[in-house]
Amino acid sequence: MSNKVITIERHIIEEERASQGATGDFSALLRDLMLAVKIIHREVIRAGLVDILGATHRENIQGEVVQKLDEFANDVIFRAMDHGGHLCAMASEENEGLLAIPEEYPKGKYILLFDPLDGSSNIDANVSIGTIFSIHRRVTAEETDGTVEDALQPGYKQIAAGYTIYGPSTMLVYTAGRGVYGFTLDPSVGEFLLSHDNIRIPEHNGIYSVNEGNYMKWSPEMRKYIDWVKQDIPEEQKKSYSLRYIGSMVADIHRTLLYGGVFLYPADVKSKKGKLRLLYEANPMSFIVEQAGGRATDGLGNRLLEIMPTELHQRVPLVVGSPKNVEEVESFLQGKRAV
Ligand code: AHM
Ligand code: MG
Repeated sequence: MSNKVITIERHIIEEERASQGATGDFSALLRDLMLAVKIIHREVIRAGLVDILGATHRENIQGEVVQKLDEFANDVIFRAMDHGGHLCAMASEENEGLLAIPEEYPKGKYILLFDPLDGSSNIDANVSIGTIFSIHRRVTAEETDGTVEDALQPGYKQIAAGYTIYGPSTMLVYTAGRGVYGFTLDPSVGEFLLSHDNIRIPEHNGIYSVNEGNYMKWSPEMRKYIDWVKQDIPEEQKKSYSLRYIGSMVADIHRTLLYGGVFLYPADVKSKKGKLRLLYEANPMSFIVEQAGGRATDGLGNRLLEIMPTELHQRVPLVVGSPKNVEEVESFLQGKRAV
């Protein structure tokens, strides 16, 4: 590790310089996004203090209308990104349709897809939550309004993706297709500083992460995998598996990226296509995990990044993590082995 202090801005500019034909447009877009996540960070860390949680449109003690934190985050990102001239449209997990760039602003060459606050059921408990983003180059004519076609692109076409995790410290993890980099926010100077250079996921680790409350709703194959990891010492393994489950995907996958293991959100009899969203959750996290040397599939050998989306809020089953763990899960889900 060098002793250089590398801000995220410097990192992005240097990366952009290294790529041919870069105009600076992309780094300016990311700069706007950094401002939005810093504002969200500021509100998240004050969440318990300013009573902004709970019912929407409640009045706080100053008589101001207060917003739920996930709606606040959604508005902040939209307002930080609507006027820069870099985007042709946006789409958010919080909104049903595409978000148009207001008429008065120029339309750019990118589209932004985001989940403003993932893991929102954890907000009231002061447990880690995060913001996830995905950027595609538009496929429709330049300078016009973006359309749903710009949003419905397979994940392998993303030009950048990232997430911020609001935890004991706030971190931003990011890829533009040339490795994965982690930056930690130094709140005293308000800058994200490079703290995790070129993150590589371990090949394997004995950690699985899943909402096991859904066990009875899973397929017999999925149940067999879980039965297998719960054996005293699973066959071929040196030690028992541990379960870690936060219930914020962004935090569960972040831990998986750093420590190894597997995160699963399979389909079940109730959620036949799984719970998590392809465009706002699965694609950006899969791009990051693959860039770090991991795998992200639907458990049946299909790479999530190759799915051709057909609707904005499409859901998908997820098996994401260390390559060897994903392989283990797949061998059960594909019916190739039993306990
Ligand atoms: P959200 O976007 O409404 O927060 O929902 C997504 C979250 C994920 O962060 C997490 O993995 C999952 O829902 C938790 O689901 P469950 O309650 O079934 O464990
Ligand atoms: Mg979410």
